[in-house]
This record gives sequence, C-alpha cells and structure tokens, in this order.
Amino acid sequence: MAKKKENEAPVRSIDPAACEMLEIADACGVSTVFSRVEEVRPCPIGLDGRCCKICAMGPCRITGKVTRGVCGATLGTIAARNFARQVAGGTSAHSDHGRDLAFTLIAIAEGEAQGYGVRDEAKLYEVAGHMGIPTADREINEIALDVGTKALEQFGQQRGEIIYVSRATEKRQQRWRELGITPRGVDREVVETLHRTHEGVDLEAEHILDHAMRTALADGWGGSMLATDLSDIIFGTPNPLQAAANLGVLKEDEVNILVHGHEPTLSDMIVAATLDPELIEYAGSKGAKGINLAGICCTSNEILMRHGIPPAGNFLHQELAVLTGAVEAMVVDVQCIMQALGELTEDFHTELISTSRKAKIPGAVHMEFEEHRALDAAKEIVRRAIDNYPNRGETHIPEHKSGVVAGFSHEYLNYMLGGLYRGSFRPLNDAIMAGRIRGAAGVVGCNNARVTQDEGIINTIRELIANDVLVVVTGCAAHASGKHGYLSPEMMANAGTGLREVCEAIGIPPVVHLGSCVDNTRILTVLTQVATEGGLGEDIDDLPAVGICPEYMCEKAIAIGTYCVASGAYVLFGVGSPVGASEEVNHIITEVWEEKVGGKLEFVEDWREIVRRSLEHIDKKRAALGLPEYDASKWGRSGDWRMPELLELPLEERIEAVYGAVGK
Ligand code: XCC
Ligand code: SF4
Repeated sequence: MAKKKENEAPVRSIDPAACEMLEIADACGVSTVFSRVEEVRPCPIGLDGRCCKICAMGPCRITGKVTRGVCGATLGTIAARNFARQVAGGTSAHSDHGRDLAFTLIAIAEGEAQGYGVRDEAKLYEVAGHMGIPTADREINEIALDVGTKALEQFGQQRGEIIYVSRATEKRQQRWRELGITPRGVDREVVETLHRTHEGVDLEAEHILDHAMRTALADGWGGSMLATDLSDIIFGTPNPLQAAANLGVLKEDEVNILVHGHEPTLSDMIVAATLDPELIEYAGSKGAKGINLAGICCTSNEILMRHGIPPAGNFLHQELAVLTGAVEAMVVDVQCIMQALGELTEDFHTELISTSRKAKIPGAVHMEFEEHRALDAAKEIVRRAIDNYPNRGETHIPEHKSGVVAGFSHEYLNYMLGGLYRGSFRPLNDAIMAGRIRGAAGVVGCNNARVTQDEGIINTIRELIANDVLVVVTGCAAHASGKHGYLSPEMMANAGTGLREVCEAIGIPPVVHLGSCVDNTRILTVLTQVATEGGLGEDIDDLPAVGICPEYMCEKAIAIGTYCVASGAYVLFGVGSPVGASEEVNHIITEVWEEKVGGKLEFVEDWREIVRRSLEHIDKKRAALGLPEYDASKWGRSGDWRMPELLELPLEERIEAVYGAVGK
C-alpha cells in the first residue's frame, strides 16, 4: 500500500492509546471499526430519515421528485416514525436492564441469589418511601421483596401513572398530564409506539412524536431510574474513589479479564471472584502475578463507581483491547458489543465469553449466567481466563492511562454540599445564582466511528469548564473524560476561576462522573432537586443547564435525549440528525417541543457550535431568572490559595486532602 493514510482518512481518534493500537492494526492488516467505517459508506437515504421500510409495498425512499411513499406517507411522517421507533428501541434496552434488576432483587429477598444481598439499606428505605411501601418494624428482605415486586409492576402496568413521575416537580407533572404524555407503564408505551408506527396507524408527525416523548419518559422516569435505584440497593450507592483509565490499565504480568456491556449483575460478582484467594493462587500456578480486572463501556462504569475497577476504554476501545494480545477473557453481557469481536478474537488468544440469556455472538463461548449460582459462575469464568494465560503470545499494551476520581451520586453530592444532617443543594444554587458557576451541563453518551473518537466530547468539556460551567458526565463520555485526564484533580487548574473556587470549597472536581447511561437519571434527580431548592426557578426548563451528547451512536442515546427534552432540558446532539431530511420534524422537536415541554432537541455537527449554543442558552436562562450577568473576571481570588499547594502532593495524598474522610 503506497497510499499515505494520514493525509487521506479523517483523524480517527484523539486518544494516543487508540492511535498507537491502530498503527499496529494497520501494520498487521487487522480490520477494526475504524477501518470498516471507511469501507462502509452510510446510506444517504437512511442517514437523515428518508427511508421507510415498514411495509412490503416499499421500501420507499423519499428523494428527488418522490414526495410520498406508495401509501401516501409524507417525509415528516416517515422521519417521525423512524425516530419514534429509535426511542422505543432505546427505552426497551434500558428498561429491560431495569426489569432484570427487579428480578434480581426479588431473588435476593427470597434467598435465591447466590452471593448478592442488599448492600445499601438506606437506599432501600428511600426507594420504599418513593413507592409507598411501609418499612417500620419490617425485615429487610420483606421490604426488598415488596420493592422488587413494585418495581416489576412498573413495566407491565396498564393504567395510571408510573410511580416515579411523582419525583418530578409538581409543575412538570402537571404539564405532562395536560399534554397526555405521562407514561402509564413502560412496556405499554413501547408497544404503543410500535403499534402507532406500524403501517397505516398514526400518520401525523407531531402526534407520533408526542408519543415518542411519552415512551422516552417511561425510560427516564421508569426503566432507567429503576435500574439506577435497584443497582444502588443491590450493589451500593457510589461514593468517590480513585482509579486509572485507558488501555494502560492492562497488566503485562497478570491475567487480564475485561468485562464489557451494561449490567452490573455479573460484573459485580466477577469483582468478587477475582479477589478469591484460591483463584489468585491458581493464577500464580500458571505463572501470573495476579488477576487484573478492567472494563469497557457501561458495565465498566458500574464497577468503577462502586469498586474502583479501572476502565480500559469506551465503546471504540473494545477491539483495541483485544489487539493488545494481553486480554485472557472478554466477558460480555448486553448492548454495545460489536459482532466483530467474534472474528477478531479468533486471531488472538482472547476468549470472548457471552453470558446473557438474551445475547449470543458467533465466535463466543456461551456461559449463561444464572443468579442462583452467580458466584460459582463468576469463578468458573475467572478460572477459564486463568487457564488461558499460558496461551498468551506477543503483547503490546500502550502505556497511556490517567488518574480518575469517580463514584459520585446525587446522594453523595447532596451530602458533600451540606453535610450529613443538612444535605442540600443550597450551596450549589447559591454559587449559580451569584455567577461563580455560570451554569451546568451534562456531557454524556457514546463514541461513534463516523466522527473522531473523543474529539467532540473532550473539546466540549474543556471549553465548558473554562467558561465556569460545571460538567457532569456519564457513559462513554465519562470514559473519554477519564482517559484524557478530565476526571483527575489536576483538572481544577483548567476550570474558570469561579467554578474552581466552588469546586475547591466543596471538594468536587469540575467534571463529575455520575455513572453509566442508565444513571443519566441521576441527572434528572439532581436537576429536579436544584429546581426545587429555590432561587433558580421552579422547574428544569428554568435552569441554566444543557444536555449534550457529542458522539451519539445508538437508539438508547436517542431515548435519553428525548426524555431529557420532555423533562425540560435543552439537548444538543453531535454527529448528525437522523431526521435532518424533514423540516417538519425538525420544527417539531425544536420549536413545538419547546413550547410544549420547555426543552428542545437539536442536532449540531460541530462541537464549537454546540459550545456556543450551550453558553448562549445558559446566559439566556440566567437573564430570564434575573440573575447577574456572568462575568469571568469577577471571581477567583479567595479560592485559589489551596491549589498550588495541593498540586505538589502525590495523587493519593491529594485526593485524601480534597475528599478527606468521605467515601471510606
Ligand atoms: Fe454504549 Fe453505555 Fe453509548 Fe457507550 S455510551 S456506546 S450506549 S456504552 Ni451509553
Ligand atoms: Fe412505503 Fe408507506 Fe409502506 Fe412505508 S408504509 S414502506 S411509505 S408504502
């Protein structure tokens, strides 16, 4: 090959570890998502919502002179239907994950889940409170059984309102009721989306998209929020802790096991199995110095948040991890697992192990995971990985990794801000009102091989914190932040002076890791509490805040974006619009939705424009609240004193100094 790739292909990643591995992939001619994206051009018809293939009179492509499908469906109807179906797909994925956790909690309560328990009783009581389940003089398992059962009912509920709707502000609940978009039950809304978007049913774009909001709300305030709560009950509510991120966390002389996917159920048990003295000794007998567990995608976020297990990388790192030649087993469950792993692992000693009853992958060993023997199953998997260690050939582990502080939850933030006995968001609200913090942004979501890996995410975050916007991150955007050093205490130095002052005073970093993608519901909770605290309006759409998904990839991201909008947030997506072809739909998801629910959804390719619109929106909301205009030069004298001194300390001591006795 004489062609010079670097001059032709777009930059594939800004992550040095990824670039290093891609050079190796190119040199050995190994196919990765980064090379395939150059071979598989996106279909120009499907790209922006012009294709309908829901009946056999089509597929109909609305391009050129064609303005209607065979049945007469317009571009707006077709684009809206496609969009709604994406929301239904995403809602299903998150919610099915939540449903399984409800089953797990029930199994725990009935003594049928080996190795699990209720790790956070306080959270169980809190959730029981939300659900109206009595707790006085009752055994933990009795309460857990009721909570699990009630949670499960939320999915199949046919009438009324899902319970967590009551956690939104009164005003918001009212708005949803008036619009008729309060979700009744998770499954019901998903099924109704599929029905309405079947050939010849709901043919009015706005009406279809109303129901897309209702379905998304069943995710945000239903399936996903339950997934987060039930995970906290079973695995513990996160507290700050430290770890490292990127491929450099793999170890040359230990058995490396990667967990990849989304559910904490198995991965949490694998954490336990890797600590088993017998297995550690067994690893020694095979010549390894130990067992090293790391993660990819959201399952990684789950065990990072709760156990400090290091993330090896985000979505686009999954193949690159295998390419190191140092991974004995990649254990996967559901979602975001590329089929390419099956073929790729055939060329390496890495064993791909699928574990979910729902997901089989050609080329993977299937070791179905059953809760009643969870710990045994986890140990078998770990043993298998150890057995594979002697098969390791040549390895190449990039040295890159960054220190991270993760493990924040809304409970913890509350505590951090006000202390155990008077936890509240008051100090945060005050800081925003005074203008020390200009506003807040959630930067969340995926990687997408169609755009440069991490570029949109990292640049957006860098600009926002420099402009005194407090950033919270989840999902693969959180991984990106971690890999690039944005979750390390040093990042304080890159924050604007006002933001930095507040972060130092209350001991939070300017970029706060809130967990996996289902944990975006923690953001809903924080925003609602901030709105209820007073001084910043009455509802989420009053807040100087934005949601940004710079590198979205999957249907789940579309569902999240939609429930955030329906909850009142201004949401910006990068990459490109799946409904870009339809002016009508664009008008609905921006202006019409803003009128209806106070939030709007925009797709903007350039991150600079995303940042510009975000700051503009934040300032607009500040003005509407009558807050002082943001002034970058106003703050920063009082709070900076500790920083030079802290930065002198070694990382561990610095974290100790900043986070002190908490999180222990
Ligand atoms: Fe998947 Fe959650 Fe997207 Fe990452 S961020 S690519 S969904 S792992 Ni959710
Ligand atoms: Fe074509 Fe209408 Fe059938 Fe869609 S539903 S494929 S637009 S005929």
